[in-house]
Amino acid sequence: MATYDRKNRCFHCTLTYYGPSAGGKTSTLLGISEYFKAAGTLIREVHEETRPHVHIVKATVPGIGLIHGKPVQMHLQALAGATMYDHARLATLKDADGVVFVANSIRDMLQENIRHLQAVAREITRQKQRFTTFPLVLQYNKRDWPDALPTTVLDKYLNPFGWPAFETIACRRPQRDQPITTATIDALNALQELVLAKLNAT
Ligand SMILES: Nc1nc2c(ncn2[C@@H]2O[C@H](COP(=O)(O)OP(=O)(O)OP(=O)(O)O)[C@@H](O)[C@H]2O)c(=O)[nH]1
Ligand SMILES: [Mg+2]
Repeated sequence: MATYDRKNRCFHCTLTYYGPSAGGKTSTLLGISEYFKAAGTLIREVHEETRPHVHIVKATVPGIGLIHGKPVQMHLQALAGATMYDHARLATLKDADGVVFVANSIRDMLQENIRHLQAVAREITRQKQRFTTFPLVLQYNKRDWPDALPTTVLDKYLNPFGWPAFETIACRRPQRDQPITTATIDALNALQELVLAKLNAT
């Protein structure tokens, strides 16, 4: 949940990267962290934090806009490592202002993607928020995989509300002259626009 930091006169927002195990969440955060580091604007690079029974990968980048005239720090987080416990994964949604759903494009992973997206919907609804208006963007990751499903199929099963969707190859580090590699940055920016619009409207 967005909080105001009186000392530093800025807001803090949390964006959660969520999706099936080994889908590319950590790779995405590593790439984003390197990208901002190269630009000299990274606030905190990728590190792991431990909450009870849960390791979370985190990084902090500057926001692309203001909330009520104040700058924003965007705290990106994803559960670290594969886990068989969905409740641990769901814990990363508790304080999220928005979600990047990192789908694995590999054909055999379609059901897992659907199962995890349904879990997000249930959790957001349980938090008494409307899922249809909750800030969410999709990363269709592993687009380099030989049997990656067509995006039309992924859209059909994973994008019922027309969220912004981006084709990504998260294991390739973002480079400005290769658009597919910077699509993780595009996804992050698109999510920020949704989050900032929502928070500025309240
Ligand atoms: N070919 C390919 N491999 C990828 C891509 N993204 C990630 N990988 C690889 O997939 C594996 C899992 O990626 P991670 O980033 O660790 O995935 P994760 O979602 O953080 O996984 P967990 O933390 O275990 O849930 C790693 O070996 C990555 O290098 C991609 O777009 N294409
Ligand atoms: Mg990971």
